[in-house]
Amino acid sequence: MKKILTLTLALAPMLALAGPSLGQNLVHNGSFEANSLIGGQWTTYKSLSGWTIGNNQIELRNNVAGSAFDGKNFAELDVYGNSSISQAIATIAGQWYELSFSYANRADSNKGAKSNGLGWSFAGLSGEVGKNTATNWTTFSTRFQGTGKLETLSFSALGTSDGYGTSLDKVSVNAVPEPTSLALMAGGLLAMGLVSRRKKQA
Ligand SMILES: [Ca+2]
Ligand SMILES: [Ca+2]
Repeated sequence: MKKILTLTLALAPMLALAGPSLGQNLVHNGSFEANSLIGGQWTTYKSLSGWTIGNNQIELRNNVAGSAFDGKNFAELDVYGNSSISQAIATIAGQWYELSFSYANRADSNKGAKSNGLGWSFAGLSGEVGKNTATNWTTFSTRFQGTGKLETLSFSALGTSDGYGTSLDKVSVNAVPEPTSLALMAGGLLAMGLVSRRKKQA
């Protein structure tokens, strides 16, 4: 038991430190703050730092038809019709990552749920969110392993192409500890607790 405990405690910090720095957002301009907008302003863009923009541009807003989930700006992808954004992100094979983003629907839209929705895809995963009329920000997150290749993170507007759609903010991809090292560290902490309890009892 003592040997296993010593090994676990010795390995835990090494596992935690291995790989890329954890907690660093790999998405460039993921919160759409690179452009300065004053409160109450909205603008459409054909290009945006970090992102490749689809044919129908992207709309950034600062306190117009909702407010940002993070910082001042947020994005909408149904601009002059359904559009899309994407960016390539290098991943390390086997490294665990968490993709996270927040989305909300417009309170000033009378187009109904069929107008809303965002599709996302990254590293072989994909999904759809926001196909409703909920106007509160909701955060979606999922974990996956890197492939060692450049992977394209993309978002696209779903629903009727009518200028009203689902907003997007705080997009992030972070390296996270692999689940087994988390379990190992938790095991190490538990073992430390048991040892200190035994010491107290003795
Ligand atoms: Ca933001
Ligand atoms: Ca729409």
